[in-house]
Amino acid sequence: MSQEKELTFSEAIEKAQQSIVRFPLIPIRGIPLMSYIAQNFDSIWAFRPDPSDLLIATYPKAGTTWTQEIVDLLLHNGDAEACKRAPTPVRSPFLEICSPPPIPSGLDLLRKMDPPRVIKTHFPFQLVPPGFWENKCKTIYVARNAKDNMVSYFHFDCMNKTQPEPGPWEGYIHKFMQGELSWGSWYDHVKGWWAEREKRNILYLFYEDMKENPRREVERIMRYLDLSLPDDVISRIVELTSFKSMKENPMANYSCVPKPVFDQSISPFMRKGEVGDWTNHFTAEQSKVFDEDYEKQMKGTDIPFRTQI
Ligand code: PPS
Repeated sequence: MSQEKELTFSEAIEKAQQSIVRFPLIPIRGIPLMSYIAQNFDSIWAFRPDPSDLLIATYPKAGTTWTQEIVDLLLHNGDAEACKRAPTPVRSPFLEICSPPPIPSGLDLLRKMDPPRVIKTHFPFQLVPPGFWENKCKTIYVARNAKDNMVSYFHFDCMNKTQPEPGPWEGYIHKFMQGELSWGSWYDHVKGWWAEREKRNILYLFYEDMKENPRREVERIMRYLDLSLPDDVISRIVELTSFKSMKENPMANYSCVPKPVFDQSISPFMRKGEVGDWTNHFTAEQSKVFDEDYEKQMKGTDIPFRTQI
């Protein structure tokens, strides 16, 4: 009996190329999601994690991949080779992602792994399967200031051929402010997770803090995971997760996703990795309009965002 060879992640994407389009967004409980995700929402909602699983939650482009790499290295005692066993989305599956077959969905990949697993999500708090809270899973949330987050998302939407067309920058700002992008409103996302952080023992981190003092934030994550690694291992992890190292690391820089899906000649996945790049994109007038709207949308919140460090 002939046994079919299992496709690698990259091979599966290559094979599905013809079916890759910029998927329309369909609202689920008011949150616009890529159609494939929306159609599979019931099975995602029913996912039962193991209590030992760790969730890494972010609004898209807030520092997910960086945090996934830090966590993987912490869990492997800073062993760089062990963390090159597979590309990021295979080592640390994306809970809700669903794409045309034969690309494995996040749930497909999770089913094949033994706990403890490190699971990525971009869901706002209310869409996370309740099993995570029933099982008291540890959760790291990473937030990034709205302006840099939006700039990063804009470039990503230009190169990621499964996301809706970003259109011109001016219009994109308005879509962001109105919560019309995939995974919905940045404002509701960061506020929703902030409100739950104490009750759910969520480690709420900021991209800007990670840039300012990566060692401090790596140690913070280490303590949250109840690990204690020697100083030299922590130093190695900080070095291996620098922007430069990750940009050059084929297992972390998303070169696993072929060009018809992620066209990194339009914008690399590891694009700039800076705080304050928004100043190179917003005109003074755009910044004023954005700030006025921000004041309204964030009124009454005390989340300590920084747009410069
Ligand atoms: S995704 O697609 O939502 O999972 O993207 P995500 O990983 O959340 O965000 C991508 C942005 O994070 C930057 N990045 C880093 N910055 C600093 N240091 C390290 N190590 C690092 N790794 C990824 C990446 O460059 C994207 O930001 P921009 O501003 O576009 O460069």
